[in-house]
Amino acid sequence: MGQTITEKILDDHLVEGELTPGEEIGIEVDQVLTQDTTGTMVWLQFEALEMDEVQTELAAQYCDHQTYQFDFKNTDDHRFLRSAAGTYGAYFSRPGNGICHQVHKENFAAPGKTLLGSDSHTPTPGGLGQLAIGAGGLDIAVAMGGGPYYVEMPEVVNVQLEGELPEWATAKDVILHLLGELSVKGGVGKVLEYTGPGADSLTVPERTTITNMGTELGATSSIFGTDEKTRDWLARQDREAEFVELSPDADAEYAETIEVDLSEIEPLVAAPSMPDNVAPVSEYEGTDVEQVIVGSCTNGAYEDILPSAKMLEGREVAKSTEMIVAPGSKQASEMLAREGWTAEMMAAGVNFSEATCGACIGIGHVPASDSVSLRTFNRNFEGRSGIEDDSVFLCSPEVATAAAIAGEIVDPRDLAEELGDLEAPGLEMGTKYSPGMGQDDADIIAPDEAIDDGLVKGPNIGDVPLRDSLDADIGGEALLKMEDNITTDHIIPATADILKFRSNIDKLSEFTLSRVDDTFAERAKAAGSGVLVAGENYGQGSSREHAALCPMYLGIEAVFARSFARIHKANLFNFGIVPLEIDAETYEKIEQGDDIQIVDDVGTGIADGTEEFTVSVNDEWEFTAELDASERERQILSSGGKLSWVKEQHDGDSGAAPADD
Ligand code: MIC
Ligand code: SF4
Repeated sequence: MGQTITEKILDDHLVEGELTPGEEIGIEVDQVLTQDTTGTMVWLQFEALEMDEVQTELAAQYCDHQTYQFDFKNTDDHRFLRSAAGTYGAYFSRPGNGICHQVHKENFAAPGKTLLGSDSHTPTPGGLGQLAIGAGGLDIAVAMGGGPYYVEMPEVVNVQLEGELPEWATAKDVILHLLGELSVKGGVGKVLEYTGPGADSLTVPERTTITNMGTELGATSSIFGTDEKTRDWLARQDREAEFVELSPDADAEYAETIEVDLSEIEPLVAAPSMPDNVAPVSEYEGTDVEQVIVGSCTNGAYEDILPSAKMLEGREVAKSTEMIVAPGSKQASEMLAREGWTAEMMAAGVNFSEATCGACIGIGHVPASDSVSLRTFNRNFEGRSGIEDDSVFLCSPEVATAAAIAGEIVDPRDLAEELGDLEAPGLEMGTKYSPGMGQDDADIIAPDEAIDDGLVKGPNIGDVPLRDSLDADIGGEALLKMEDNITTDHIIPATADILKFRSNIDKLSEFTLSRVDDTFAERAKAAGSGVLVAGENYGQGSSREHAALCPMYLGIEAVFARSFARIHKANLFNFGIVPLEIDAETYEKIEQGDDIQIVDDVGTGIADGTEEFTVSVNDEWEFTAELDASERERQILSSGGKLSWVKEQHDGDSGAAPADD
């Protein structure tokens, strides 16, 4: 039987299991990436695992989320990361050099290779044929040590693209359209594989906008085949030699096919405050806009920003509106600057930011109270912009720029008609400035250029907390009952005041679930232990393992949810918290404050493969909760988490062996 692109790459990298959807497989990881807010834990765990050297073909450490370094804690983190990258043999991308996904795409992403990253948008280079997956930091640390990455074999879904995008419609609108159709849960357990003439018509920057935001669908990954457009893009990056041809076999079988006719796509927005709250721009026309931001890892390439620059040529940003450009990489900034576009945009009233995640997680450019912000980003979860009750719309650079010109939400087609001389900017490919940049980039320190002598830890860099092996009795007070689609931004917010404690779990845990209930951490500490109750898709969003690590630190023993998001569920296993599924009726019946106790001996049940556990509530009624876990995940739970499990496995070992096989 023929294979899909995903199956071909997985087959090439398979070290354990079979490519049967739903079964756990172990794959070899070629490349890893990590960033500043997840990376400190990754390297502390790498150290705790007593690893000497990175074992993957390539590892890259980026400093992108908190590059303004408001606090010495951030700068200390960056210094630690540089020292860790140098000590263990990873590339180091300096703060300000750009967002991991964009910089990795420019410098290292390669078709046919596997990439694992401690950031949920790691699938971005799927747009050039790399199979890239986001994971928790501990999984990255283990993969860097040479261990396989274990994941449930996803279903491969074919997104068959027909036709071509009309003027003013963009790749961003394609992925927003899919979000509107499928919802933020629609991709869970799936890889979306884009094929068809419509896919062929898209350039690599357009494809990577789509694969980047496949994460918002909950997908394990998203991927396109490769073609002359991929080769051309790599050539523009001076990396043509890395081109590999990739396409599905003619008789490849997909679990499902979704057809999208690109010629019917129109400019869309995701309205506050969920990426799947999608509507045509026209529905919100006339809404005043105080802030517009173009950039991020979704739309921060040169090819994303250039259309904005062209639209603004000879025009001005409305006096009522502030417009910021936050490029995805310094390379994008440099290309725009060398061609004079930065000056043109500045003259039009645009404020240029350094290449950073920044505003995407509420670090800088926090919107004014009761105001609307239009952003070309990928997430608009409530409060993520840095102010509660925010009103953030997601859209394409074209829609954002039209709003900046008009001072209100407007369909760019209507604006073009009104102005008479505003032409659809289309997409023009850029070429990086000088040959010899790439891996020799001044802002990237290669492993053989390392400048630190050992790890440099500032006072804010704490220890990696461990949990004891699993108890026979699991349960406690339901300390919090939450609704559907709780994000990791709810569990551990990423805003500037909190982000600086990512390397200090004792302090960070004080903010646990503060966005749902700011008394939670205090109550959990006082109780000493307890459980959480949630609706569907619990833990969607980011890969931050802190969203499991901090609840563990506060004594949370189990989470009872209708369903879990993929990366968060893996993180719960990794930190020894039992993720149990409950049905709708049980969810309705449980109340916050209930005393919830698993009746069975959990330690034995987990070890012997029990899938259903009887749970008692207030000693008054009972329900059944399901544990969907592989043999390996059960062992991890029994050991009290992955770090202890890996250590147990390798006790007495030489230390150089892969950690996880
Ligand atoms: C995000 O977009 O939510 C983040 C911030 O990039 C996170 C990573 C983190 O929390 O450090 C992600 O996507 O995984
Ligand atoms: Fe950074 Fe935002 Fe992209 Fe996350 S989604 S990597 S915070 S730009």
